[in-house]
Amino acid sequence: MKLLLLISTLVAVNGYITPLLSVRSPTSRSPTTFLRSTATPPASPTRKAPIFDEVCETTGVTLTRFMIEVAMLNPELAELPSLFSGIETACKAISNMVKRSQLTGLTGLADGGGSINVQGEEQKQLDVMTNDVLKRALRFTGKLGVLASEEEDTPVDVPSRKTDVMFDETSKYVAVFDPLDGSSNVDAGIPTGTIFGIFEHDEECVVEDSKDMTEDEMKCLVNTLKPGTDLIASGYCLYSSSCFFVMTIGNGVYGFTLDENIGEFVLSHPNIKIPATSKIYSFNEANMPQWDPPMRETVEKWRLGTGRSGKQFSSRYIGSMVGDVHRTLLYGGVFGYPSDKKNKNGKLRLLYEGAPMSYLMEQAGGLSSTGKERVLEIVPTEVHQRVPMVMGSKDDVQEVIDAYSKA
Ligand code: FBP
Repeated sequence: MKLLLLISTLVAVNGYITPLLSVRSPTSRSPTTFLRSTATPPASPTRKAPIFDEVCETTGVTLTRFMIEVAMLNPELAELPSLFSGIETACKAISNMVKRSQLTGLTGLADGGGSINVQGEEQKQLDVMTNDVLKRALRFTGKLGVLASEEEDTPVDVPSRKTDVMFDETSKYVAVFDPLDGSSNVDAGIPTGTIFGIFEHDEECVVEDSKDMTEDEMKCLVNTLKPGTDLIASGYCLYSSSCFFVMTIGNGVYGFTLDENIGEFVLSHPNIKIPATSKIYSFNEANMPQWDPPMRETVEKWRLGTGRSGKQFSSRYIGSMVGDVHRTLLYGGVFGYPSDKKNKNGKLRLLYEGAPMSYLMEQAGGLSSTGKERVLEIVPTEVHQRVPMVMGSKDDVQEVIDAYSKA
């Protein structure tokens, strides 16, 4: 089995590097052809991907090794491996907490109910605990300036610690995250996940005076409210039949599977590319009658097989974004939470759900749009703002975009 993994890794990785260097020039995706109302997904020619011409038979390519090699090839990312090691440790701990939650009594609502987050949602015990685990793991890396989380009312400034230990605290990054996405499903053992996005931290960011916020608070906010195009890395960890860690640093998408025998995430899905067309859609169809006509009509055509591809689509919906996006990346399809009469901006949050997942989707060759604009280009004005979203196989998402631009 390890030999098989080794060969597939070597083949896949070598296969991948060649196209990156030759194909991914911005001009190859002429915007006029695909996107009428949204800009071209960025190719980031500068980021170099590691080449593994020697892989340990026992461990395979671990996430830790992968990140060390990325940093060696991309000096500007030299501090990213330690931040990723914090995220990796937190995800392993969360995977354990979720898996054992029925046995350890970590099910149900926090404080027996009544613990409401800033979005008015009743917090689960696991929402609060996974948020703490991730916050601490990130802070201990010494690489974090600010963090924003679904479970935190406002962005949190991560003060550098006054330690006498020579500790290279640089607070170089900003982390945004949803510690346990799909937590409404967790007590039923349905897949859930952690979503994260990493931005550069700008110590010198200029802030306006604000009567009800301190300068530091304003700096935190300004450092957090960035468009997805500013992301330098994003990813998710899926807690399901296996525990998957899927990430991008702007040069394609890599999937790792947790090998519990060695406690390491091992490269199992190098260079994930989403199929350009599909026949799977993934929405909460109960909201369909309230959707915008272009969205509703396109999905109706997919149901009947009268859409652009002429294929009759099937429906798959877990109700946990990480699970639905993971399947969509691997099998193709269209996932989303469009706007509707009830939720003008849909349900999903732009900063720590929409943007990180859209970066992954575009880096895998897919598209992510509100129907009218590219999700990655939206500049957030609030930390918890919501955004309508349709993402997935590019020809199918383009069909939705064209329906909106015709409307
Ligand atoms: P949180 O659980 O992090 O609040 O995420 C929202 C979410 O559960 C997504 O994971 C999922 O895609 C969506 O809401 C499901 O919403 P609905 O139950 O309305 O279909």
